[in-house]
Amino acid sequence: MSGHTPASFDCIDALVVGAGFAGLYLLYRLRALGLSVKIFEAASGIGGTWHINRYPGVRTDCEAVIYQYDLEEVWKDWTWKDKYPSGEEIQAYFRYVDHKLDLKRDIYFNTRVTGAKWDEPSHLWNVSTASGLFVRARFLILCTGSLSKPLIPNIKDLSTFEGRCFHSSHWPQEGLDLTGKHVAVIGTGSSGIQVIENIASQVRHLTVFQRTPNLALPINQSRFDEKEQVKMKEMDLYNHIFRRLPQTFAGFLYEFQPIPFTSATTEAQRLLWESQWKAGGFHFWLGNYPDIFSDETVNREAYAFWRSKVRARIRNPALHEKLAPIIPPHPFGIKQPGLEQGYFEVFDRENVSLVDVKETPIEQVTPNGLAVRGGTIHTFDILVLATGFDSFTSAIIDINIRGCNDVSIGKKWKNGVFTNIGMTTSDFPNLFFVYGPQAPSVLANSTSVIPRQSDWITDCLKFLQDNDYTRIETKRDAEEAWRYLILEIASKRLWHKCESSWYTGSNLASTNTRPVEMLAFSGGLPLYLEKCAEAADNGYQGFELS
Ligand code: NA7
Repeated sequence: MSGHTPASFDCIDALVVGAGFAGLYLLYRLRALGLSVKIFEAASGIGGTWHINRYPGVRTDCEAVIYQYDLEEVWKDWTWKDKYPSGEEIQAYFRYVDHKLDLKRDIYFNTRVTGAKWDEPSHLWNVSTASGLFVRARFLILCTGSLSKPLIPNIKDLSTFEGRCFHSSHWPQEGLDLTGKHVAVIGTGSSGIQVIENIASQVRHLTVFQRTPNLALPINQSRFDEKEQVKMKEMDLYNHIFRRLPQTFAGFLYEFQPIPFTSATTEAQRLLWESQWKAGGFHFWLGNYPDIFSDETVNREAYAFWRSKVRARIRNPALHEKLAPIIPPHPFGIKQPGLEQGYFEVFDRENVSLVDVKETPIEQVTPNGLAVRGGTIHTFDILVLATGFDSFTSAIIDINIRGCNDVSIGKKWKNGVFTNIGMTTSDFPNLFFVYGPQAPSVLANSTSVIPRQSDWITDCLKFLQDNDYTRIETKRDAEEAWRYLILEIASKRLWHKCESSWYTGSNLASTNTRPVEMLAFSGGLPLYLEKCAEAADNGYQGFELS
């Protein structure tokens, strides 16, 4: 490997696609290895999802202290403002990271990768972009995000709407004055609830089109005291925190209960849930009894607790069944709950109405609104599609990636998504993904997983470099075994009890790009990391090296 950055793009060691949390970390790690590395980024700035998502109320679901790089040169002088930082604060954090690590000099913005073709004789990827830039790279590492391609619903006559219409992730970057406006939001996932609770008091009227109630949890937001952060650093707690994260199932600072719900006394169950509710965030989800994910009866108990808490906050009894129904729409926690602050109270406002699209399905868009079954037309000036994302595979498939014998990655995954533990897929040598399909646990915090996946890739490239290998390709039986393990682990939980979820791709009813199946490792971060270590420790036996 050359070990230097060439002046021209003749040939580099590694091309990273995407300048989000993962891509930036990899740039830092691979540079330190002495490789020539560049990032191509389709957007105009760093931060990935945080650069793109600008809707009102955009905020993390994880506490600031774990939503950052575990690099001492970065965290030691950085101070957070909020316990759960806003999109704006995260953008400021990324600017600071860039300043500290001097990243931008190797990043090409507004450079969308459109094609990548493997060249067997040279063991190189030939990568082309929409802007005409072309590069040959030994390794291609996709950090394109698991939720980056918007899912635009297939609603009749959507293009005929005469007002403004955009996906939540394409909120106008220059901002939008909503004063006096009639606004509609379709979708009540994490993005939808953040938009809804933030704009309800600004708009003249808000119509929310809900398909599935969000079993959202209170965030319990607060300021993150500066003195407390200084003290934590003095006490060396940050190092303990970063070392602790991969020891927990979900990469958070709390863990599932050590005993099942059925072994706890009624008093212990109730007191635990009350304290978790008060703590806020994901405590009631990821700190709960482990059997809520596998035993539907236990899950119903947790749901009943959630429902009683939520109903107590909604004044209009007619809304109870809509927002917190007696029969759960799906088991609690098998879909990521949103984190809210005042979401349920919004629906008691006079300027807010809720349309249940399961009861009255959307039939078509009209020039000034939406017609639902039964003939009612809801009119508005602005339509926000908070309808989610085509998860995991689509951002990768959208790049026309062609591996050995010109096989395309979309075709390869059409009947099942195969990847090996090391984030590569057979027929596609020297191709890696971070936080891509089938790699991390869905229950794991991405900022706990991404650095560990990136370290695996960095170590792998070092191994190849040290041993004069120029090609690595996963073995077919290894990727089949890995996929089987993912599906087997998933089958023991209640994931299949959900009609529509981006964990499995069941939310993509209309796109038909791949089978509906669990696409992420749900066996917990410690087991995932153990498997990663095994894959490397045994001399990369699941891979062909040459
Ligand atoms: P999500 O969580 O996938 O939510 C999408 C929402 O849009 C969800 O409520 C969907 O209902 C709804 N939806 C999708 N299509 C339609 C149509 N055609 N009609 C009505 N409603 C529809 O995406 P988010 O952006 O909110 O959050 C993604 C992740 O980002 C989140 O998990 C966090 O990790 C951050 P459904 O529930 O499918 O019935």
